[in-house]
Amino acid sequence: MAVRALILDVDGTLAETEELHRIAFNRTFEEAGLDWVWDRELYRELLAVTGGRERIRFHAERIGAQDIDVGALHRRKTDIYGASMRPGNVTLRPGVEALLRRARAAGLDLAIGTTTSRTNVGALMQATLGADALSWFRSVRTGEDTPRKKPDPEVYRLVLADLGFPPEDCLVFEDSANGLRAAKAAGAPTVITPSIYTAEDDFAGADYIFKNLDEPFSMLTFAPGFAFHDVPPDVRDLLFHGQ
Ligand code: XBP
Ligand code: MG
Repeated sequence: MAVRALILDVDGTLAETEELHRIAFNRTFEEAGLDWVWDRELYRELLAVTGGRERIRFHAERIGAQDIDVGALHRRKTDIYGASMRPGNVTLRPGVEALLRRARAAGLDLAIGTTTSRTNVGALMQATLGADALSWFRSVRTGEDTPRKKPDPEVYRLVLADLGFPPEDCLVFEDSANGLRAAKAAGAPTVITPSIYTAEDDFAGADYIFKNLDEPFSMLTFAPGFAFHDVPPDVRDLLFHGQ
C-alpha cells in the first residue's frame, strides 16, 4: 500500500464541533419558542441520525410535534453555528494541523467527506487554519452533494471519484461508528480518533484507533490480529512521524 491521499471527516474528527452544533440547535429551538432542550445525553443518542435537518425531523416526529418548519429551523441553526465559528471558540483536535501539514509536505492529496454543509466546513477552516485552508483540499464533498448520509458510503465514493484513486490508496479519518461504516463500505482503510460523543461507539473493523492524532502511541487498540510491525512504512511515517 502506498498512501496517496488523506480523506477527513469534519465534525468530531477535525474538531469537537458536535458540542457547538448542539448549542446552536438549542439556541435555535429557544428562539423559535420551542421547549426542546437537547442535553448531552439526548444529543449522543440523536447523533445516530446523521444530518442536522434529519435530526430535527426525527426528534419532531418522535415527540409528535406538529407544524414544525424543519427547513427554517435548520437554516437558522446553520447561521447560529456559523457565528460561533470564531478563533478561540473552536480549535482543531490535537495533531490535526500537524498531520495536514506533514501530508502536504509529503505531496499527498487532502480531501474532506462530511455530512455537514460546505458553509460549515469553510467556517471551521476560517476560524482555525485561515480562510484559504479550504484550498488545501482537492475534493470537498458534503451532505449537500448527496441525500444519502453516513453510514451510507456515498459521500466517500464521491470523494474517491474526484481523486481518481483506488480506496486502498487512501486513509480515511473518522470519529464515529457511522463514519467508519461509510468509509469501510467505500473500501478505504480507516483511522479512528473517538470524540467526546462517540467514545462508546463500536469501532470493530477499524484499521487503527488512536486517542488523538498527536499521540499515536496512545493507541487504544489495533484491529484484532494487527500489530505495530504490520503498519505499512508510509503509514507509519505519516502517523508516527518517524518514531
Ligand atoms: C456530522 C453530522 C452533522 C452535524 C450537524 O456527521 O451528523 O449532522 O451533527 O451538521 P459526520 P448539519 O461527522 O459523520 O459527517 O446540521 O450541518 O447537518
Ligand atoms: Mg464525525
